Amino acid sequence: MRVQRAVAALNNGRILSSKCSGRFMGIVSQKASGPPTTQWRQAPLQIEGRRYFNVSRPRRAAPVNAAAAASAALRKAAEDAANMTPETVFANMDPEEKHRLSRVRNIGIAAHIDSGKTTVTERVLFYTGRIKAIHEVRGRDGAGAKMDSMELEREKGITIQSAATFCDWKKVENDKEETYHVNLIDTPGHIDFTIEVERALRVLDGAVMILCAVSGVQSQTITVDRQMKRYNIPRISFVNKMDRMGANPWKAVEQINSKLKFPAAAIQVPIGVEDQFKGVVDLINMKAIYSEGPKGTIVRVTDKIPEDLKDFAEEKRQELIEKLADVDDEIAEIFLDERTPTPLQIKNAIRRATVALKFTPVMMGSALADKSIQPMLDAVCDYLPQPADVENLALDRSKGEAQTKLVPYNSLPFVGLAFKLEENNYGQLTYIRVYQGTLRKGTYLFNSRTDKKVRIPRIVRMHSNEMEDVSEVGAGEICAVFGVECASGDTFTDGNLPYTMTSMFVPDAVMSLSIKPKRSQDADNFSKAMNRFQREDPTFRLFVDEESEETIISGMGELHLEIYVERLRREYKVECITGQPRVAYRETIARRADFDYLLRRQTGGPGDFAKVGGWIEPNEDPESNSFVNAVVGGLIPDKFISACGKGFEIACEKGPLLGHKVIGAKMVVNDGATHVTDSSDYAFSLAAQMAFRKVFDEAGGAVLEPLMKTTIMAPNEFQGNIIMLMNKRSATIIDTEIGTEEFTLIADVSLNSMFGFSSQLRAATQGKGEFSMEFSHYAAAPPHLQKELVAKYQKELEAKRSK
Ligand SMILES: Nc1nc2c(ncn2[C@@H]2O[C@H](COP(=O)(O)OP(=O)(O)OP(=O)(O)O)[C@@H](O)[C@H]2O)c(=O)[nH]1
Ligand SMILES: [Mg+2]
Repeated sequence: MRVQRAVAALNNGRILSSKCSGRFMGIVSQKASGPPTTQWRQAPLQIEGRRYFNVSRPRRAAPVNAAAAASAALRKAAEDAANMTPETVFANMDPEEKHRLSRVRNIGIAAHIDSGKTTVTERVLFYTGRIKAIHEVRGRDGAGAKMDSMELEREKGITIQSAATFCDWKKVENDKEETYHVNLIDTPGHIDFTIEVERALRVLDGAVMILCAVSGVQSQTITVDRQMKRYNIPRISFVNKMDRMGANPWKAVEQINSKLKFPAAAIQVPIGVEDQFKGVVDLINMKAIYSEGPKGTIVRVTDKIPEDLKDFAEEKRQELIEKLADVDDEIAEIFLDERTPTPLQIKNAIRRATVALKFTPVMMGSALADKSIQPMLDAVCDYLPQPADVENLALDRSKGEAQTKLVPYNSLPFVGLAFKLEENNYGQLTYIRVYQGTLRKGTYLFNSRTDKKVRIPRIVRMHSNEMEDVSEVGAGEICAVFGVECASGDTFTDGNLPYTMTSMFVPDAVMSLSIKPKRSQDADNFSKAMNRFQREDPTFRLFVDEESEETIISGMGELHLEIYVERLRREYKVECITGQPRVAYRETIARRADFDYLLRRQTGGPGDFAKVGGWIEPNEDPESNSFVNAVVGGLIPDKFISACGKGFEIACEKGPLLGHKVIGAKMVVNDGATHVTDSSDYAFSLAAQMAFRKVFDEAGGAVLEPLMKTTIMAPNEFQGNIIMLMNKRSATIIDTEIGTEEFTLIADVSLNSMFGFSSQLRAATQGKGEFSMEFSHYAAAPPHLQKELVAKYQKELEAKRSK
């Protein structure tokens, strides 16, 4: 069973929409295809005294049969994409590539804030030999975890930017050691940095969802779950913090089923809990696994399950089998026949169901106590998909953007997606996921958005903020390149394939702030920093209000903007003056209104003349604007028409009511007149702007405010308090769920009414409630608010005018 990814539209590198679809096709059992051939592995290099897996291999022509099979696959992918399953792709693959891919895992770690993602990743890096010592998040040694490399992250103890790394996991299979190459991205938990999770999930094949053993499914787990579903990401679940007081993995298992509505069952039971937590019983093989020795480096596996756990383990194993029978036909059959499946049958079923997004196996451990991380790494290899398990689609521009499948063969023409940009001391770094073909140093690629040819001077593999040079990277891998000008979300090809890839979902900014450097001599550094931040983060936007000459930055929330102000200070030594955070409102119209506008100015010398007629009306797409030229008979020449379009665009940048962006408006121009000497682009642009402003009111101009999908969780006894809090904010309650101890409430609430909510929630729930918000949609602001906002804006304008 496979996962399929699909389509979004790209516009100037910005994403307009995204949609994903999942489809399950036929069941296959995933098995490695024979031992590695020795030819293609280069001698392992030494890093920090340790060996690492190098996918670069000596250049040689692909075997004739492999190249032929690959070209046949490409032809088929282009001609008959619908019928080309990953199974066919995989079956026809050159054995060398087949083996290589079967040992690659691209995974993300995603979870609620503070559940231990970075701490888990630190263990993964340590056990795989990537780092020599473990440093804790906000640890006493002051060094900080490897993946939180930014000074601010170390200080605050939170992850702000996702960080990529890679490592090798040596796993024993059938008494033989197999090396798996894992590309891993540690993502931030805070909702303000959600784009980091979004773009990591866009390019990864699988994820580890971490949960806290005490808290179980938390508000942000629900958001992460939504994101994983959006990109069809198979996941394994890891219940962390088993060493904490009150740890209970069964609550987490139950909540994944009930709250996330995702079938889940534990594949382990804990041996001891809290400070007695020692290891786990593996329910598939019925063996006890203890983490022992310094930093849990010794994994002791024994057939001797503690006496007091035997019955419990049997019971939980049965539960696992029953749950699998619900989602997997083979196990269902065995279950109905009242037979017991073999460990291999269980394992294969877990893999099938996980990859098909029907199930998540749940493991447990404690990263901080160095327990039970290695079995989780085994599970990454066993149950998460390899690159060829995932169907990735591109749009063929030569066929009207018809979908075509990408085939992860090294020998095919290159197709890759730039999913993240970052600037460091050496220049701009572009993270690329290679979907098809091989990326080689020194070769040329085409940016399918700009049609520009770029040379790839340097390829590196990232290890948090360090990097390692490689000469080539194969299909299905993740790497970063230097010196490539592009935008986040651009597709690169070898120039022969007219493909463009779909991109990730970029949420709208909801909060804005006016900002300016304290000292005028910092202006250069300020704009350098702003350019960089905007390039790196598509959710961070900047705009200069020409009237007030204020620079306004906007983003996903207060913390998001605060972090950039702080980074300006630390990284660029620019102290700034900021205004109050403001909600990013929008303006729109409700009905059609006609205009007939004449601009005629005579100020000595040549004057300005433009006459435009037409109407404005609500646009079909409420999120964007459109301009329609309906002029016949050359009443207005084409060049002035495009000036009208430009004028409309300018008018929409700054709405008449509040000076916020106008969305959902359409302008149709069907009439007009010109003057032989006085008409110009300027005059027509201005006429269109004036016409728009003049009829905006008549067209039912209104203010829109952002509504946030807000998830609140608290113990049941506080339900009344919370409903009262939400009613006060005129929230629309979408869903409530009452569990045995806790309840969850999901509501759409205006962002404007959520200022100061965290302290009120704390007060109303004795600090036991928590919430997370993500942008949902724009909706009409209540009349009293609209009136208030408009009056305030008019007063500000008045004050400026009279200055
Ligand atoms: N008791 C206990 N504490 C843990 C465990 N794992 C992590 N922690 C602690 O939990 C806190 C948060 O850990 P992080 O690894 O930063 O969590 P995170 O999920 O990466 O956090 P964000 O990236 O900010 O969302 C730190 O103080 C850790 O020491 C664990 O297994 N047991
Ligand atoms: Mg973290």
